[in-house]
Amino acid sequence: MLHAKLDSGDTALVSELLRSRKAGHTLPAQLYTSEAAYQADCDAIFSRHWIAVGVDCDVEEPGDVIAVDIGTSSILILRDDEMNIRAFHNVCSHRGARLVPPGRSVVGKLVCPYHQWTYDLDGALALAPHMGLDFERDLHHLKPVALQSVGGILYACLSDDPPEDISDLINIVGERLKPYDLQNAKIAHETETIEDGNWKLTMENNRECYHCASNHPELSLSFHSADFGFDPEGLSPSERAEAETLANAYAEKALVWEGAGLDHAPIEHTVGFPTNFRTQRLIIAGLGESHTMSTRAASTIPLGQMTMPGAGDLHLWGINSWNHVMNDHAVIFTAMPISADKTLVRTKWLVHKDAVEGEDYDLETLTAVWNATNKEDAHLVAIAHQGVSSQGYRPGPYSRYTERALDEFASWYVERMTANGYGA
Ligand code: 3BY
Ligand code: FES
Ligand code: FE
Repeated sequence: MLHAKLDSGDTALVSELLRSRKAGHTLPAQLYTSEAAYQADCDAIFSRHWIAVGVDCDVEEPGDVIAVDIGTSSILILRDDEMNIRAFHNVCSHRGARLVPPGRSVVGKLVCPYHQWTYDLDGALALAPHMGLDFERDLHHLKPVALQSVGGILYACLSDDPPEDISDLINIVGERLKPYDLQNAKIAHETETIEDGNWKLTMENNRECYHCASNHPELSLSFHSADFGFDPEGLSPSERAEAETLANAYAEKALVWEGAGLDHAPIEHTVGFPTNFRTQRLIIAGLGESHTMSTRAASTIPLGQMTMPGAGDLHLWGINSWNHVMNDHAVIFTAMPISADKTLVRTKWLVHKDAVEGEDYDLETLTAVWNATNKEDAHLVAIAHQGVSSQGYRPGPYSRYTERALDEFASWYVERMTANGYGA
């Protein structure tokens, strides 16, 4: 069944737009700008795929709850008394009111603010005043949402029939994340940025570093732009020399990582896979330790069982997320669509749970690079959205050399929309 907010005209429009996408090019304008495409994305992508929603340490203790809006839906994630992490629709079983407000709460039980229906942390309805002695409370359990922790990063799927290939993400990325023990890390800092652009522009912007040298002076200190999807054939002689130097440095580092049992190879699941992701251990420039202005570690206590400052940047992209996991800290990003032209980007900086601010890390040092980069990226997404909303826009060509991942993301998007009832 398609989304209730879309009539057949809207569905036909979205389908026509998807069919008209030219390979190797950005999407037709209205796939970024129209209300119909936004509603179709909420339905086909955000309600039927595994979406990154947070981290295990968002809910450290029993009774910790976070509410996360996923497109037009809202879920709550909590830690129960047995230390399990559970997710439910943030919808009361009585008359549907939002159970918990946006952000973080700490609860003994979940009490609906409307008429005080009260739920245990396993979702069971414990109390429903004035519903009569014969009222069958068992039938009014909170509706569960599928939730998976992948090495300490939480993914939720709103569908009753979630894509099974989440097991690949767990096996591949969960394994790579194991030594970082992110489940037991702590959130040192968190920001929310509303980008004035469609969520697909946020994700496209993130999947290339074509824009990095001229827009990210801070990130460029530690981040090598010449990596994913980079084909030296398209380069000028000087760029090619630079790429070769980097390839040699990577090969050297790769041997060290292999010696330490740290996987590094790029693994990509794009077109043909419902659960889109890419992972690779990347080298860090400069002194090679972390995404800081000095390129040195920001925290003196390494994450989990990590012991190698030069372990690089375990990089992970997903449908709505990007992550940088380093020896001393991790930066976890999620992007959630709020409307056709607004996207909420949440950034969480994770450190070892015993690390103390002011002693083991300095917050400014920890957050400076990505705070600056987020601001710069928000501006780029805003100007891109202004452009696609203008009369003069026509789909433009992606670079074969530096934007291959964007072309694949657009192709994956068209494929997933089509598989879920649009575009055929
Ligand atoms: O953070 C990321 O994953 C991407 C990759 C290159 C630049 N960037 C913001
Ligand atoms: Fe929740 Fe009435 S809507 S108790
Ligand atoms: Fe950027």
